[in-house]
Amino acid sequence: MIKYISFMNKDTTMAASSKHTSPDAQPIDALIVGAGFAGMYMLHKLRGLGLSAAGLEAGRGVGGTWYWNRYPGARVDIQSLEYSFGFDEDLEAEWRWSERYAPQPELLRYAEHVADRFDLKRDIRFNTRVSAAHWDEAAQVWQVETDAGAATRCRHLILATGCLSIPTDVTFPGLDTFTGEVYRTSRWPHEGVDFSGKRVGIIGTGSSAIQSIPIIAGQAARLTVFQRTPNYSMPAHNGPIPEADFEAWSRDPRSYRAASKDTGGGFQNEANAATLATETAPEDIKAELERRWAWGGFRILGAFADTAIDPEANRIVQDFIAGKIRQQVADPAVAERLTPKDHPFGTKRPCVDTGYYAAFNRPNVELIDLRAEPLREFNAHGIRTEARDYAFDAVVLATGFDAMTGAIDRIDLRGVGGRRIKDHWAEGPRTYLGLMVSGFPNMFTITGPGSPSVLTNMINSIEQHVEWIADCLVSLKQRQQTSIEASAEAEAAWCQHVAEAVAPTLLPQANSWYMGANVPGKPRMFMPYAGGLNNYTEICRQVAAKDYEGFIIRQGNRVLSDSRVFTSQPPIGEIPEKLMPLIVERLTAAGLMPAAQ
Ligand code: NA7
Repeated sequence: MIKYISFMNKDTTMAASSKHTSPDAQPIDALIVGAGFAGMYMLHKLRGLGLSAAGLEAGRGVGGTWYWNRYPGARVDIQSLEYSFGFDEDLEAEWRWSERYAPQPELLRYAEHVADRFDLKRDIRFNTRVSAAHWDEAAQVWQVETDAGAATRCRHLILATGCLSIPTDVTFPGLDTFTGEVYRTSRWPHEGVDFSGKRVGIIGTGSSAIQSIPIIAGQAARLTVFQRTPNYSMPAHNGPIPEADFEAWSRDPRSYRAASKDTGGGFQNEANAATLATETAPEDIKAELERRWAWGGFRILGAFADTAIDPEANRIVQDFIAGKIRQQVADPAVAERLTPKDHPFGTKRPCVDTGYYAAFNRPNVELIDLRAEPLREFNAHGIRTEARDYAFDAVVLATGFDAMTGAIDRIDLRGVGGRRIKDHWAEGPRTYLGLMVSGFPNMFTITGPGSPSVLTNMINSIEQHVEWIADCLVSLKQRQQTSIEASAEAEAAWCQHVAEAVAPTLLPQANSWYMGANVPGKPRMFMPYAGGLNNYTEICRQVAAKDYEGFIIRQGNRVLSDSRVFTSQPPIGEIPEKLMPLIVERLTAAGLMPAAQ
């Protein structure tokens, strides 16, 4: 017999929850899966609106990404002043970040602080992974089950499960015969790891590896880095937040945050929408790129309007970064191996580092190119490649995530008529606005596939989603509407718009996790919405203002509103004339624009 979860905690605000112990009980308004930043704000927001809400979280604490990714050197790659909540002025005023890019322990402390400040934990059930959620059409509720065999029912199911929360299943032949220690960056032991005096191997050179390599190199007797594909990395120039910057920000954080949200990436980047690298004099290009490199982080991404579209313009930035790698790495052969060649700059999420390239100048660090000597297997002592045996005391797997869909499609999610999400997404994730899925009424995704999410400052995307979902639930409740569902037609139109947003760019050219390319068998489809957070926010606003255009709204079995269209349009900014032929060519090649006669 299934045990029904009671969310009855001390002083619970959930009026319905105390009765919520049997299938006959009143379901809560919303069940939120995940207690990272998205889940925490969603819970706080719904409570404040008088809705009954509760959370389930697989970890033992709040923080999501910052709870799990405790590897050495883990830190945020967007400046902390922007990568923090803006929804509460008191919260904002009482928290002072220690560094431009906060490290993981500080981010986790912040998450804990938010949870305590708003007394969130009393309505979150920790150590609880959702295993299944089935839509009960007759009752218009979700029946949710956990891996502990417990169940609960809710009117709305909100998946705040994170974009990078499930590690890929990467394994290697013989890994279980290795007698040393094995760590995954995304499942790092809470007590930390001391690599002093140890021979350590690390597989992967994505962001997690790039952040941890300099720290591990400083501890270990030897560090061997196994690289399959080099990535672009820019210096963080991390340190205390300059007093002048902090003062400028604290004079008017509202305007600062509003300006951040009104950008494509959800953070301030001095994005240049007009100047083309291909029409700029070489000395001016160099000066601009140097200035942005000196500033650090992602600022270089915004240098020119054509970098993301025109291969020639992209090559200019690639060459600049290759020069920077050569400047930092003493051995030219190692610098060459560390230089990306297989993908344009920015088509995989670039990394932001502190001392990554310099780590390869240390006598105890070695770089192995797995394209030249493929990894054959693990054995008891370490790793055997096609060329050599390497003995290790410990190996770190920094091999990435089943991004964007991994956490969702691992849940046995079934919508109308028992349709499984896995089947609905067999050819890639399909959503309307990255918020809802047709055939899955009352199920929302926060920063889901089809939303700007991982292409943006996640916190600003989270705030936008949470506030949109909250408004939607309030509107339903006020009108006594029991369900909302994306129409198949609007979903198809949105998918087409997501494809149109990315097709003109170079983004689909990389084998990135944005494309699902890092997981064998995963359908290739560019998953995030590349049209920009500002445009996306405006689209979502229009959709709601048009009485939830594209959605079917019901009261019980009665259809109250049945909208099958998606007519909202992003405000189209100026596109430099020179880029138009390339854009038209790519849209035509992708079948998104009829060929000219
Ligand atoms: P990433 O960026 O997906 O990096 C994973 C790395 O692991 C990457 O270098 C992969 O090489 C490598 N990898 C994966 N599987 C293998 C196998 N089988 N053999 C060798 N190397 C392998 O994950 P991260 O955790 O570093 O970062 C994820 C995001 O978190 C990041 O973008 C930031 O937004 C924060 P490949 O490129 O596939 O050749």
